[in-house]
Amino acid sequence: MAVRPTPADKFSFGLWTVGWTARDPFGDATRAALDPVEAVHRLAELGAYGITFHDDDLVPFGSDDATRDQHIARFRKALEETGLVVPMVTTNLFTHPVFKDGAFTSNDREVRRYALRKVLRNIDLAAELGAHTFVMWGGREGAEYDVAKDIRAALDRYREAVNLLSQYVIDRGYNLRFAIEPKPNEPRGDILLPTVGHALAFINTLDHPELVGLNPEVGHEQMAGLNYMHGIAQALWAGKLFHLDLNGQRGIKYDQDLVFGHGDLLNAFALVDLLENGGPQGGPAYDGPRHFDYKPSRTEDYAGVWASAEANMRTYLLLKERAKAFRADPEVQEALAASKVTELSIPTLGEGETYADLLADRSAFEEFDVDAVAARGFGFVRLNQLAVEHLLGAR
Ligand code: 3MF
Ligand code: MG
Ligand code: MG
Repeated sequence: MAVRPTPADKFSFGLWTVGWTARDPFGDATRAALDPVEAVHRLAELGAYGITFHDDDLVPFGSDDATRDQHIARFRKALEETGLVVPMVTTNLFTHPVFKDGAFTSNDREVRRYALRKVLRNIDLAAELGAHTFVMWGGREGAEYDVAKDIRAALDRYREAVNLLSQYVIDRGYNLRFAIEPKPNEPRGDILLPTVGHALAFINTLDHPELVGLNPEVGHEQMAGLNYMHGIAQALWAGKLFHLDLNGQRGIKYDQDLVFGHGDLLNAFALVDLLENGGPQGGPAYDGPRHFDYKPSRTEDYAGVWASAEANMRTYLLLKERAKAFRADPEVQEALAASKVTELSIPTLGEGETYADLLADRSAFEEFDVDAVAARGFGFVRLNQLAVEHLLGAR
């Protein structure tokens, strides 16, 4: 099947994804470093629309100002040549040993002040490059030992940091919003704001909650044993889906960063169906970048890297096509109605009905035939099998 990604599909990739040289805790790199300029050209050729980066992906940590400017200038030139955009920028607050106990929440106040400076500088760059989303993944904000971190104080410092950064963006007049990326663990034993739910609750305590949303990642929610599609649905419901990290994960284990769909394919199908068809009029529920945060496996050479980049986009587009077919199938529509999936959208009380009316409604309780209703089946398995058959291309 001809599946060709185009910029209209809004696919974006982290520079650190295709640029991962595949060093892991047990083995050395299996690939040579990738020039960011080549990454821009290759991704544009493959049909992507955007590229994202951590400050240190583009400008090696510790570079002087002149070197920094050169790296940025080369990158900008490549963007202009290809038309690729930078929808999101993020800061590396996890690689350098200075961040070993965290950045915004390090026990060491000097480290916290340095981290804020590193982020403020990078926010200026993000705004300069036209990014509208600034992701914050606090990979080192956590602990291994319960007695070694005052969690309430750490959350106070986390909030202090996000409030300060929000105020900076407001004062500078930048058109930039923050997106917190939850993750339960790795590299820390336990990371703060471990899931979508924790992050949502944190956001509600901020000075400018309207400026802060989420960047949920498939593998991160699944590492916590959670349902990613449910997390995305709740983020949408809360108006907080500012960005997302697509990849694949197989179960509760280390962060695998597989190609999108190479983990829980059925959940990926439901996710794409939600993103593409879950809007109010049946259109897209989310119009931001479809951002891939995966790692080309350590076994791959550069041919494999570009094949895997393409695989992410192809899988997404195939799922989008399958989800459209699923929605258009009259048997599916009938099964959705029979399963009362559509009935859930009808409010439980009628318009203007009060609890007094409900108490007066004998059919709701006194005359309600509990046993007869309890005996009714919902037909969910048939509905799910229809999804599986569409996913398999059997319908
Ligand atoms: C780690 C991640 C991170 C974040 C990145 C973005 C290195 O598991 O997912 O990737 O996505 O820092 O901001
Ligand atoms: Mg990740
Ligand atoms: Mg990520």
